Amino acid sequence: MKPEERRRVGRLANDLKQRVENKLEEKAAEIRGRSLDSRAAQVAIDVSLPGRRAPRGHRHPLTQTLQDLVDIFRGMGFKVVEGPEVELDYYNFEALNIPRDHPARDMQDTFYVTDDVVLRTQTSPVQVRTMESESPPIRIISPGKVYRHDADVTHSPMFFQIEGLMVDRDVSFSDLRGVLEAFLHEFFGPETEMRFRPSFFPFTEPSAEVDIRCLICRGSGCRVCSGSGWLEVLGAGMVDPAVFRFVGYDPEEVQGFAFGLGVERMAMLRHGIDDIRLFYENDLRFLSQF
Ligand code: 2NL
Repeated sequence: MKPEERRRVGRLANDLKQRVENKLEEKAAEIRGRSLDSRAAQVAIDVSLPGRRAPRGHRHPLTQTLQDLVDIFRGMGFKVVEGPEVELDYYNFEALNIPRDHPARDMQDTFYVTDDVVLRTQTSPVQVRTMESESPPIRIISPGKVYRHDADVTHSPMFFQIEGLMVDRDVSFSDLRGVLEAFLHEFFGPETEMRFRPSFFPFTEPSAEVDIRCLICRGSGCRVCSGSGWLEVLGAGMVDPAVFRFVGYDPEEVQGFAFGLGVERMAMLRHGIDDIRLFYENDLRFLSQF
């Protein structure tokens, strides 16, 4: 083009370019607006819908069982006492009439911290401490964690136990039987049949293991009760005079009964659970069933 022609056409071309860009921007803004509107329509909030509830948890099945057990004994007048989980050998063994050479002292069963300090293997040391600092009448239960070197489907290295102790003048074996029967009827139901079997513990004499009729087969024999029709639920007995002498009580003046039970075992029987490890895995698919 000639120079003067080129200037005119150039201006026209610039105008045209500007108009095309303006149109494009106009259209783009319209499209942006339109998609915002339709997104807004999609996520429209219906303020009349009920709110989404915050998920609510509940107590662990073991805690539920522990509290139910404790409540039953509290209802019978037993006071709850607690004590250390790291315990002197003296309170865990010696004062309970379990001497140095007793098989229960074996490293295979007991976690030793030092020669004289153990992780308690039962909660009886709490009761020994209570007898040391208080005089009869005594009616206590000691719930808490205990530790034994043992692990399979029915044993955990840490588990919960409740022990009970009653000491007074004229406490007899029939008092023990009455208290345990009242307890078992309240926990497992008033139709629950029970029986005492002679047994041995170093800290009670006489000693017994307490069974209830199998909850699964009602006595005809099944896998859970190993065909016997009975389930062991408690160990118990009359406090051995040697234990009273260790705490400074006169066995000629007072008598007492004591018992111990495993909380996991009670929870497993109650809910028909066959693997103790389920309690400690914190799997919500298991826990939320209780
Ligand atoms: C079990 C059941 C038991 C006791 C615990 C006890 C406590 C004191 C004195 C005498 Cl201070 N006894 N506790 C008695 C009988 C049984 O536990 O199966 N234990 C291995």
